[in-house]
Amino acid sequence: MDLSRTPIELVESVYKSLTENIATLRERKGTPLTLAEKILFGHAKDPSSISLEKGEDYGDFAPDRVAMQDATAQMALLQFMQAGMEKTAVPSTVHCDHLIQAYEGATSDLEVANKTHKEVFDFLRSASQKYGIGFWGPGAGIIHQVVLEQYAFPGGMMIGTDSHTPNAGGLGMVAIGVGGADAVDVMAGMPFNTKIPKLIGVKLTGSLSGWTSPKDIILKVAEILTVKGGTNAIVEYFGEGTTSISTTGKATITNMGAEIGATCSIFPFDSKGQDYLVSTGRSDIAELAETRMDLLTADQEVLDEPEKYFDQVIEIDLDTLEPHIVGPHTPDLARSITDLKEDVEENEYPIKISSALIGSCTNSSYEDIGRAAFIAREAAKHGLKAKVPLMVTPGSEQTRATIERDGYLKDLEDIGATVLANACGPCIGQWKRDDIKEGESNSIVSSFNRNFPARNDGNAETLSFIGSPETVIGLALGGRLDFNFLSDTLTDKDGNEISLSPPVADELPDAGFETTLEGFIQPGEGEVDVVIDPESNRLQALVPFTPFESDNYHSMTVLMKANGKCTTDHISPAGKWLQYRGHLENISQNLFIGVNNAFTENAGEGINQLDNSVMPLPDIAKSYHEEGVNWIAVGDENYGEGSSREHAAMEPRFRGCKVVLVKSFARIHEANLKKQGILPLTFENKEDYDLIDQEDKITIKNLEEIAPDVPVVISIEKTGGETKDIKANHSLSDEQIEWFKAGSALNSI
Ligand code: MIC
Ligand code: SF4
Repeated sequence: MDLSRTPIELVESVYKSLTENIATLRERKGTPLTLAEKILFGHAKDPSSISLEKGEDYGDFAPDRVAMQDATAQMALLQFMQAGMEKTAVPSTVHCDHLIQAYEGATSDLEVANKTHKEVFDFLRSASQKYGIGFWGPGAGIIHQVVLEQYAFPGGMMIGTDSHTPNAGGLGMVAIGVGGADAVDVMAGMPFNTKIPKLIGVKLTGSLSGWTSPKDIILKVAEILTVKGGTNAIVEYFGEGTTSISTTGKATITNMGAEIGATCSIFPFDSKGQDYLVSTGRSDIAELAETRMDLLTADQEVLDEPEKYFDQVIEIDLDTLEPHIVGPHTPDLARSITDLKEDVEENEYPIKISSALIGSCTNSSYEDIGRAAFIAREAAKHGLKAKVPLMVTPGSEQTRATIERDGYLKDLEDIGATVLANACGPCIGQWKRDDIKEGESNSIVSSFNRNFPARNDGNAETLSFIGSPETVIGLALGGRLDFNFLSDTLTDKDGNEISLSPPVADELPDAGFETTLEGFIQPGEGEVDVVIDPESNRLQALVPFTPFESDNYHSMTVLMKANGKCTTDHISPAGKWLQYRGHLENISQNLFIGVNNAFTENAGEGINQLDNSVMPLPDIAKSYHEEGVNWIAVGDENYGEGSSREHAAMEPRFRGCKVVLVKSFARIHEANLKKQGILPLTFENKEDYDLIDQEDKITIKNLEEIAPDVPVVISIEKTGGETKDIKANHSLSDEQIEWFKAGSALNSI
């Protein structure tokens, strides 16, 4: 099978089963259907019996594809190897994008990455060859951009081991970010089990114009819904406003649905989708999709009376929407560019920008770069240059070659930009910076999607602000956060005051894309050996986790209590740690190093209960592991926000964590904990969080009888010996209880 694209036969068979399954759903529901329901339930393993109870029950689905990126694929494939299958049951791909460090520019950075990560790339390539997986090597592009260009199709369902997988929702796909263990299930021919999501409708009225771009829509949505507002929900966009947004613009919006915790986000298929499919060489899919608009759009009744069919509806008027900028440290701290100046002064953010970065999986399309290049071209005509280092990461080799051909890269280089490899680079902390010292406070602006502390350059004092590529270029030319490109002027070399005009650019290349499969390898036919050197410090074969024993849940030690935001970047940061993503023991040395522990002063520190010393949390976890101490981690709201990296669940599991008890969880992380055999619990009474002290001993009672929907009782034993019982909830289904008892989902296969 050609694994470089989605074959039309696959799309045909999906439309056939969607037709049948949607008919069954209509009969069962008896109401008009949203688009999300059509595609999601259209992929139900058994549409006649799947629960329709949103936000409560779990359901089994049959995705059409799986995609994995290099940093998560290692663990996914190590687990898949344990499953003993010959080939993957559904078409799957691996994309090498996260491991390439940005330093001097594309060519030399790629060379360095190929040397530094040779062992890992060889492993991923050989495992892909062996198991029938399409392999996109380093430099070929960022997973989500490549998926959009090659694989996404309207009406399809896919899962990907990366939280920004919902990018493909821009082309009408239900595309969900998962941990590696979920991907392993699907690759092994089992269903994908997830909570039946609620439905949030976003009605877009008016149309985009001037400086405002799709990024501003999602930044606005993030402001309204906050980082946890989309948890266990699909966000469906509708309304006339959707029709003025290009497919890649729609993908920017669905991509960043991850920032509000949404299961995924989706747009209806329309003429922009057709143009995109044609332009990316998939006219066959465009023609077929055009005949099946019934499957690829919501029912008219839903559009007429959305409040009746969505659990929540928000409305955004694109005519009045201004460019927005969010940050620092969280993607939902938003304000318009006009209000930024005041905010910067009030909060004393470093006013000078130290670096500006555009690109990433979120904003690296032909249109994005074209609009950025427009501004650059204008500025260059006046002899202006970016006042700060400016970096560009193209999303794929196909797009890079096209923007180079059409002169856009040159436009950007003319104002001083450095073009980096087609990879994640600074977005994931793969950024070697010589200009800023560790601990130095500074402000950066990017068109990326994440801005957690230390995310981009490993420095927690870097304040990271996010806006559209056009906003970032505008600010780079001004050099300061208080430069409002909508109204302020720049002074050119002759002393003239220049205003920047709003950018204009084509959505798609007139001359078509420079089609290239550079870096892609089809899976081979013959025998392939996948070798893991037992001495390697990059890769380590997995040893199954031990099964449940109730004694382990008695008198557990409290390792830490996270105070405030605790994302997966706090639990298991990326950056330099990405090199150990295939080695559970080595990567466990980063466990919790970014966590603000309520019991100590400095981030990443805790008090070792074995000798009362203040130590780095990963070292405490290691000593508990070695001494056989069972422990529990306590957390605040939206614990595990952010990435899909299952290392954030596997590391604590490996080190002897039994329970994670929090006020609330982010979806993917909770699922990952369950998969790996850790019991995720939420306080029934959120104030009980305050009851937990460092020296307490925690017992979960009667776990042998754990059953769906029945809260567990936790006994907190204080140092004086007195105990207090509280209640906590779990969301394990019957099947998930089996995983828990077996020690992990993988053990129960
Ligand atoms: C991210 O954006 O945080 C990442 C890096 O792409 C992660 C995946 C990972 O940690 O490998 C994600 O979003 O899931
Ligand atoms: Fe890569 Fe950044 Fe996109 Fe994650 S968000 S896939 S790190 S570019």
